[in-house]
This record gives sequence, C-alpha cells and structure tokens, in this order.
Amino acid sequence: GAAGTGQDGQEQAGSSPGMHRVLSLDVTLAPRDPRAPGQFGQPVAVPADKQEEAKSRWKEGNFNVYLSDLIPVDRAIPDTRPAGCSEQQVHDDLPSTSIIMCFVDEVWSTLLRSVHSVLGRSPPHLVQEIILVDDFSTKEYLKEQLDTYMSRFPKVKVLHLRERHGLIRARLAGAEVATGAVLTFLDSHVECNVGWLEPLLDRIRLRRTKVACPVIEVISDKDMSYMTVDNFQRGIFTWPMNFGWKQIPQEVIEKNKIKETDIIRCPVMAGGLFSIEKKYFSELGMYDPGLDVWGGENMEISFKVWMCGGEIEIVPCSRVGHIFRNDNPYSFPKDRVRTVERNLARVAEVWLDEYKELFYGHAPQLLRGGAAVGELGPQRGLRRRLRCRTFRWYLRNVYPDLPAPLARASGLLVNEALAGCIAVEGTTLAFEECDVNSTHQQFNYTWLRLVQHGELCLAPAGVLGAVGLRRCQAGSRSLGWLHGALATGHPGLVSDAAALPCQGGHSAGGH
Ligand code: UD2
Ligand code: MN
Repeated sequence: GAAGTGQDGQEQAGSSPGMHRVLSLDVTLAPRDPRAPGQFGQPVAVPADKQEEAKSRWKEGNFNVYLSDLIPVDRAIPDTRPAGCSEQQVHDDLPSTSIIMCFVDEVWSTLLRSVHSVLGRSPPHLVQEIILVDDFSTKEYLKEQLDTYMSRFPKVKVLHLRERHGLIRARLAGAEVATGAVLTFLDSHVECNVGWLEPLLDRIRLRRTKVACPVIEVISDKDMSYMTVDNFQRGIFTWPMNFGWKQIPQEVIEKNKIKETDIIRCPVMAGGLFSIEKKYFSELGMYDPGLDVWGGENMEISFKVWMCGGEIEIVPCSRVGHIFRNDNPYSFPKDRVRTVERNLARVAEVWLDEYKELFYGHAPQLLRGGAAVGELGPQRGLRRRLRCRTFRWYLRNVYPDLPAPLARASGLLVNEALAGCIAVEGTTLAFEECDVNSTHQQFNYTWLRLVQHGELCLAPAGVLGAVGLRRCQAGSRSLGWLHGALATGHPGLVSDAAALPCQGGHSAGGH
C-alpha cells in the first residue's frame, strides 16, 4: 500500500480488485523500552512514596495524571480487535480525513498520547491533517510549548481560540478550517488502536451519509491500563434523553447470526468519536450552534442523521480507547446542570415533535425554564428544508425498543365508592354509569399530568368546589393532577416536580 512501512508489507494475495487487507500500521510494535510503565496497555501502580503526589494531581484531569506522565506518549497497546478484523478488506481509494481534537486544559501527556496514537497507527496518506483546537485553555503549556512541540509534525495544526467556545462550537471552528473529505472527531484523551481508521472511512466510502463510530474502549482513570469492552453494544438513550449503552440480547444475536465483526446500527452515538463526510456534515447544518459548552450534541447529531436520511454505525474493527472520568475537569461558564438541560431541551424542541412530552414528563423542571432555550427558528427551518422524517418514524424504524407511549396512562376515571365514571358532555362534566366503550368517558393521563379528553382538560372550576373542563395547556400547573400512586404518603406535600423520579445527568457509562 501507499503507506507501506512496518507491518503492512503483508501478502495481498486473495484481495479483490480495488481492495486491500486493512493496514496494521503500528509504529510502536517494537517499543523502545518494553519495561516502561504502562507499556502494552498494562496497569501501573503508584509507588508507596508517591501516593500523596498522585492524589494531589488527580484534579488536573480527574484521572491519574501522575501515572499518565510516567507512561511513554507512544506506548503500545494490545490489539483488541475481534478475530477476523485484521483480514478484512477495505477499498484502495478511501477518502482522506481531517482529525479534529478539541480540548480545554487537557493534561499534556494525555494530549500528546492522543496525537501520537493517531500519527503512529493511521496510514499517513489518509490523514490530511490533525487539527488541535485549544478552546481557550488557561494552562500555559498549551500555548507556545504546544506549538513548538507540534511544529515537528507538519500535519498537526494548532488552533488557539480567543474565547471559550465550548466543545460544540470548538468542533465547528475546527471543521471550518478542515480540508479533508471526511472529518474525524476525537476527544483529547484517547488512544487509537491498530487499524482504527480505514474501517471507518470504508463505511463512508460505501455510502456518504453513513456516520461511522469506533468501539470506545476504556483507559482506566486509576491505573491507566487499556481495557477492551463487551461486543454487541448499541448506543441508546432513555428518558429524559440520557445516553447509555445497551447490549444486544443474546437471543437476537443468535437468531440473526450476528458476528463480532458485524456493523452495529445505533439509535444514538456517544458523541466524542466519529467520522462524517465533511460535505454531508455541512449539509446537515453541522451542530446546532446554539448548543452550549458540553452535552446533548450527540443527541442532536444522531436524531438529525437518522431523521434526515443517514445512518449511525459502530464499526467493531475500529477501536479507540478513551479515559472515562467521573466529572469534567474544567469549569463551565454557567451552571453545568442547567447548561446540559438547556441543550437537551433545545434538541427536544427541534426534533422530538409530540414526543417532547415524554422528555418533559421525565424532567418536569425543564419545562419551567422554558423561555431560556433561545431562538429555535433556524433549526426548525433547517429541519423543514432538509425534509427530515418525524420522530415517530425514528422511533418505529431506528429505536423500536424504546418505550415511548404518548400518554402515561389512559382509560376511565372511576369513583371508588359509587363505581361511577366521569364523562365529558359537550364542554361540561357529568357523572355516569361506567361504560368502557363510551368515548365520553375516555381520558388520557399525559406525561405533563393533564387529565385530557381531546382538546379539553380536567380543571378546578374555582378554589374548592366544582370541577370543570378547560382548554388544555401543556405545562400549566393548575391543570396538573397527581395520580394516587404518586401522591400516596405525601398528602398535600408532593410537589409535582418531585413525584417522578428522574435519572441522573449524562452518563457515558455502561463500560
Ligand atoms: C462525552 C463524549 C464527548 C462529548 C460529551 C457530550 C465520548 C467518549 N465523549 O463526554 O465527546 O460528546 O459526551 O457533549 O463519547 N472540551 C472543550 N471545550 C469545552 C468542554 C470540553 O474543548 O468547553 C473538550 C474536552 O477537552 C474533551 C472533549 O471536549 O476533549 C469532550 O469533553 P469530555 O471529555 O469532558 O466529555 P466526555 O468524554 O465526558
Ligand atoms: Mn472525554
């Protein structure tokens, strides 16, 4: 191949025309110091007399920074690809890619290891450039010192932003100057494994609207070891839009004879690591630039891709390690929780259609911050122009296993003592003999806690006394009713925000 060094002088016998066996480039296969700490992805222990130092440096990155600094920036890691990957064929004429890594206050050794893993394990002819976007870091070493270090690698460009953009707009700034046909986004604390790049680009060559993600493996935040992860994981979300991983059930794997090397289509991507054709990304309007700092952009791009004609795929033969951390090591310009919630609400407002009720129903505090999501017109306009499908289509076709009933419950409102039912008669209420077949007695209990019949909702007619009907109004507290099961034990005390348990914030968990 064009990049023929080291290991890739393999036999090409058996290749189809125009294809070659995936290159197994790894300039670290013969490590300079096989006994260096962390070599081959092995765990490292902090010596007894360095515990204090290691502990005090943890906060610099929210992982074991002390150990990271001991480990060579070009260490070898085990080839964790499933059997068969190294024999796979990819096209000869793959598009080249710009690799975009943005960072704020990244630890020096991890940033370097990320860059070296790209330089050392990617076919050079496919790497157009590596763009490091410094998102207005406060650390001095990320300025001239970084420029100087990187100046010996002609493909590496450092872009210093003059104000904090947040990761979403920082990626956009990187995309703006990128010249490759494909954009590959990576976090700044990763290690790309052998053969990681070609399989991603091969998917995009197959179809330009495919968005290809590597399997994200785990670099331990504690001992810096490189660990593989279970196969057959899909990126999913649960309400209210919490990202997670979900194993494909064993019976599904068996029934469909899914192999470890098979592509996995995902309802959503984790966010940090993916390749996308540059022109396609731009046709999609890239990211919503109204998303702030961190969080939710993986939902936005995932919904947008699926609903507007593309696909999100995990490519099992492409593997990249990532340091998962318990907390962001950098500060947020505004409140972290609010920032993420606002981003998610923006995504819900633009992409979820009537299903945004489920989102708000699982996180009622968000509805009250309503106005703060900002201008949505341009994003909704984009969705119309691209003639994207509905969220209902997405649920049916992409993520059918997500429970998403539009009403939380539906049926009759039965009085326990008299066994009679509330009925709608015109615009007023009546109390009748129950009849499951009577449409007049059918109500929905919505995610926003309205008791709804068509356009009308059950409402107190005064302070105490009569009950009547009013035109429904989502988010109105005076129209909200607590279901007995939610209110039990807390008469008069339950605020409706507290009644529904909400899951925690964004989680990259599952590994
Ligand atoms: C995950 C994603 C991350 C992003 C995030 C949600 C993976 C492995 N990681 O969280 O890429 O999609 O979910 O938004 O899928 N950064 C900046 N400016 C900022 C904040 C962050 O440049 O204001 C950089 C940061 O240095 C890092 C990258 O953006 O390189 C992602 O941030 P993270 O590593 O804190 O996010 P992570 O992995 O927890
Ligand atoms: Mn990260």
